[in-house]
Amino acid sequence: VRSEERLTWTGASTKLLETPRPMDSNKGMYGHVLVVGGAAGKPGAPSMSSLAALRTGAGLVTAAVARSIQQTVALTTPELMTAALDEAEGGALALSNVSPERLETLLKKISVLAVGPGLGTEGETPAMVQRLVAETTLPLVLDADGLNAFKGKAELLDGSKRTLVLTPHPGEMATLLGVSTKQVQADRLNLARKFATEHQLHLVLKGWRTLVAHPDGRVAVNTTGNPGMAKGGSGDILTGIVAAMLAQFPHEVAGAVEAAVYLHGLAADLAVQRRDERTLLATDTIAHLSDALRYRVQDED
Ligand code: NPW
Ligand code: AMP
Ligand code: MG
Repeated sequence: VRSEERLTWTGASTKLLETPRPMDSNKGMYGHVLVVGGAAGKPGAPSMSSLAALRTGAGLVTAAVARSIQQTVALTTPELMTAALDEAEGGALALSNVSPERLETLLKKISVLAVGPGLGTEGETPAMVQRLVAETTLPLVLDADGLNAFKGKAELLDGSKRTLVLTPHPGEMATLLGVSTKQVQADRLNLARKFATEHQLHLVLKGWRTLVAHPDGRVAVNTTGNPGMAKGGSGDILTGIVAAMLAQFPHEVAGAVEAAVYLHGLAADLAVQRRDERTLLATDTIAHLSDALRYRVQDED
């Protein structure tokens, strides 16, 4: 099969974004996202991921962050619940004294894990991430330092028995592959497809014209997004949007991921309409999720 024949665009999945809520909805129908991230000094990343997940429709969101920033994160959004991760010297985060059984109990009510925003890579933190990935079968979104935890260990990433979505920017993809960012950018389509099929996971290779590669070799190209998004925080909110879509559509994973990527870019496009794109903040994009969800595509192909 020639690669072009298996390309589509993320807008093809926007129908999911139009799914109405039944009148007798309750929050249990829309999943509970657990964001694991936020080392000392990076409360913004998990806060923005969490707020984006709430704004995309997740029923409940909890952020597990370093104990020292737990209150800071909690105060960003009253609707958000928080949990504390123990901090070792040097800032490494741990699930110390948590047995596999206890971990299972702790995660019983969680429907999607989103691991990485602002998490850091100090000390034992990568080992904690590897353990979370190995000892759970929950749908999982890995971003940022959640991905960096697999530097040199990409073989541990396996989506054949669970829903696994990776959202690397080109720098993180390069780290995973052990190549340079330039090499990633020179061959985005083939690298993304190869990684997704070999590891049986969904890979969102970010950047202008983000690619969404699926385990079966299909790849979608995103048509939304703008250079205003080239600013800290943009990727952190995508993590929350993807997790919330998986929480709501656990049986339509490919479509949910594509729709999330499309929605993220569309919200940013609507957010820059009446402002200079240099001023765009990730929180402005979150504030435009509502407009993006109500936007209807008209003859865009
Ligand atoms: P270069 O410079 O070209 O070699 P890092 P990070 C490359 C958290 N954050 N095209 C590029 O590399 C995150 O969640 C917290 C080409 C770039 O310099 C993480 O946990 C915030 N290259 C942690 O900080 C807000 C591209 O990658 C380098 C590219 C570190 O994450 C900020 C950057 O990667 C941040 O989100 C592209 N399209 N995109 C908070 N408020 O708490 C990226 N690159 O060094 O891994 O740093 O992404 O900022
Ligand atoms: P991160 O580097 O993790 O903060 O992620 C940046 C986010 O912003 C990704 O979703 C990128 O696709 C998006 N983004 C950054 N620059 C651009 C651009 N020039 N055009 C479209 N999207 C962009
Ligand atoms: Mg990022």
